[in-house]
This record gives sequence, C-alpha cells and structure tokens, in this order.
Amino acid sequence: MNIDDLLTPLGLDARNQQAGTLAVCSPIDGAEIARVPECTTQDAHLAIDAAQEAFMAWRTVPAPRRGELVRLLGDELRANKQALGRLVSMEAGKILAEGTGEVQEMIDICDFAVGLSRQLYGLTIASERPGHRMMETWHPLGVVGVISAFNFPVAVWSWNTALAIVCGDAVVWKPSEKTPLTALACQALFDRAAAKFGNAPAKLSQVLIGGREIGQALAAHHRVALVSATGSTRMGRELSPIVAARFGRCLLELGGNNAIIVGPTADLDMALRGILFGAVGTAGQRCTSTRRLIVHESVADELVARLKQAYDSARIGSPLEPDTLVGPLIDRAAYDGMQRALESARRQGGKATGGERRLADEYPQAWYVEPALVEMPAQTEVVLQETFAPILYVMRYKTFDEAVDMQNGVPQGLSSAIFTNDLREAEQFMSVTGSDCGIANVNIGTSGAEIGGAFGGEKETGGGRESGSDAWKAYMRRATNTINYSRELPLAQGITFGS
Ligand code: UN1
Repeated sequence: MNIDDLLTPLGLDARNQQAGTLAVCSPIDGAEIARVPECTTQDAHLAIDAAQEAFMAWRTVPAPRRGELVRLLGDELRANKQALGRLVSMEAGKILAEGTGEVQEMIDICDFAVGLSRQLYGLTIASERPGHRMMETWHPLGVVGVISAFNFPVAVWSWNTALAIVCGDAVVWKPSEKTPLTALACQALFDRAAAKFGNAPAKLSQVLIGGREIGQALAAHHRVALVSATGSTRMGRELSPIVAARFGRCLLELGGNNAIIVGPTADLDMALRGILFGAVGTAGQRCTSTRRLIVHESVADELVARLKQAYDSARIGSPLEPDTLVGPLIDRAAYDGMQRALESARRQGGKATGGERRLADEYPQAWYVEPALVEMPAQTEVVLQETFAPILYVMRYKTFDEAVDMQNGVPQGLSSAIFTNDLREAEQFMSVTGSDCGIANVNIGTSGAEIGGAFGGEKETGGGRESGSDAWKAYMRRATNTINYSRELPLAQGITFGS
C-alpha cells in the first residue's frame, strides 16, 4: 500500500509526514506508514492564542457568510470522499464502506451546518412589564478545543467544526495519536476551503498532533471556552475536573455499553441484521457498538443459533478488500483487553464462542479477531464495562420490565434499541420509564446514527450532545435581553424602590 499516493491529492506533502517522531502504524498489517511531527505544550499554547485572535475576527462575520466556508469544506469533502475514506480505512482499520460512510457523515453535517447558519434563532419572550420586550441572542462562544478518538477519526471533528465555524468560533483539534494522518488531511481540506473563501482569518481551525499532555493543555487553558471530548470514560474523568476548575464548558461523549432488546414479537430477520451490524461492524469499535443483547426467552434459542451462523459467515480480513465485514482491532492493547474481558466473562459463568485471533500468519503484526458471542447467566461485572472490541454478551429475559431494568442497569447511557412489533413495548421503551439512554431506537440497531439528531448520552457517557437538532447551542453563548420602550421604569416582581 502506498500512502503517498493518497496523501498528495489530499493536499499533504508526503515528505513532511515521514520526518517526525510519532510513528503511525496501519492496523491492517502493523506496518509503519508515516512518522509525523509532534507538537509541544508550548505549541498548543501558541495555537490557542492564535485561535483566540482568529475568533475575535470571525465572530463579527455574518453567520450566513460563515456558512459559506462550511459549504466550501463540504465541497472539498465531496471531491475527496474516496481518498479520505480510504485513508480512514488504512489508518483506523475500518472497512472501506465504513471509511467512506464516515466521510459522508462529514458531508452531511456540513450541509446541516450551512442551513443552520441562517437559523441560529433566539426566542422572543413575553415580558411581565408594560412597554417591555424580552429576547434571547446567541453569540459566538470563543475557542473550541476538540479531542477525538481513533475510531471516528474524521467525522467527530467535522460534527464539532462545522457547527463551531457557523457559530462563529475557532477550533483547535487534538486527534488521537493513532490517527494523525487523517487529521492532517482534514486540516489540509479545511485550508483549501479557507483559501477559496478568501478572507477567513488565519488559524481559524488548527490541528495539534500529540499525546495526552496536549489534551490537558486544551482542558487547562482559560481561553478554550468549550472542550468537546470524545473517548473513554476514564479520559473524561481526567479532563472534566480540569475544565470545571476554571469554569470552562465541557461537551463529553464518552463510553457506551449499548444494548438491543429483542422482544417476543420481533421480526427476527431484521433483528439479526441490526445486531450483526451493531456488534461486529467496525470490529466492535464504535462508541455505539452493540455490546449487549437482551433477548426474550421464547425467541432466544432461534436468534442465538442464527446469530452464530451469521457470525461464522462474516468475512474477517483486510478492510481494503470489498467483501470484508470485519477489519482488524486498532492495536495489540485492544486485543489484550478483549482477551481479558473474555477470560473474566468465562469466570463469571459465560459461554463464549469466537474471540480467537485470526490471520496471524498473514499479518503477524496486526490484530484480527473472530467476533465473540458470549451467553451470560446474568449481567455480571464484566458486562457492565465497555470493552472496545467485538464482544456481544447475550442475556435472556422473561418480562419486559426485567429487560428494561437490565438495559438501564449499566453505568453508561449512550445508545439502546428494541426490536418489537408490539406497539405498547415500543412506546414504553421510549417513554420516561423505558430506556435511560441518549439514543433509544425502535426496530433499528444501536449504531449508525444520522447526523440530524442530537448525538450523545447520559450517565458515564457524559451528557453531551453533538451534531444535529439544537446541539449548536453548546457552541454559542446566550444573552437574555430585556428592552424597555416605554417612558416608565417599572421593576419586575412589582417592587417599588424609592419614589
Ligand atoms: C463514535 O463511535 O464515537 O452512530 C461515533 C454511529 C456513528 C457515530 C459513532 N454515527 O455509530
């Protein structure tokens, strides 16, 4: 595989990507594909200062004009969808269909943000005082720090950046150390869009390649108004107190432990497909991956038998080959984590099929695994944890309430789904007494959300909402305005003060 052929059209000087200290290895075969230069904490501080300067200029550009820059970014992404999608596959290991799907997600959010640039509406509110009017105005917020994970190396940046840019903010991005090339490619595409735009301030969007100290610098810096972080709950637990200590804002999208409930009336053909995509797609490395299957005892035997068959026929291999469904894990640590979880599951009474390493002869430096299906006697300790690998724990239930309790009985609250043809079950699942997750789906799986909805979850998932709906409000500050057009000065609450 020749990485230069991909980098050059994406606007990157391939030689620069070989001169640094951070080795980039493709999870496909473990081979080193680049060595990119890393930033220091000092570089991060300079970048934040420059971003603040860019923000001061950008905030006064009318929002629909700001939308034009995002429209141009969308054009660049359309023109480079295949190349960037392939680079995602090479660097993150996801299959080509999902690599280009991720770029499509970027294009979609750009379109969404362009429309939004004419819809950053505030409310008009009835005042209790005669001759007064109240309203809300949404203003640009400042510098947005984006921290993203390896598994969605480009889309998560775009959800944040497309919105932040139309909202009048500047962006400083720290991507995962495992996926710097795709980040540099996004930056190059942004720079191209900015050049076409003409007069965007310099350093409106920047990328900082480096380790956790860069993330910490973003979290600690008083100029970073919002830290939008996607990754593990552990990372969120480390970062958010740093941001909170200076009263900065956090938007957290952390761990998920997503379940699908399959009810007695479910369409099993559909459920099967939904479970398969959710559990083995992206080799179980989406935050929305299906990790738990809660299945009614009346359909469990049939569903599990069919799932095992489907698992057997899911082709494992290089993500660049068109008929592959399951690519590699990101690295050895992910493989070890998976094996540890499987051992714990067995100790806790689980019966596992799959989970073994595959293709070790062909790819001794890469970590391909057979997705694992583990029948558990109950929702034991290991099931409560998010293991970023293709492990699906299967639990059986008798009553609907029991299923919902199990669904909600984990510390995370990102995505959830029910397959049912029982209207009452479906409605109850989405009601206040149903799923406690940020995403609750009916007759579709837990992963693969569209950008139009708000994306994120509750509890240890961190509570943040990104991408669609009114998630843009996190990237702006709200001012409440009360305007008196009378000749009196009445006080609210009927207070008289002096004469
Ligand atoms: C993630 O894994 O961090 O809903 C994001 C999905 C994708 C996004 C996943 N649209 O699966």
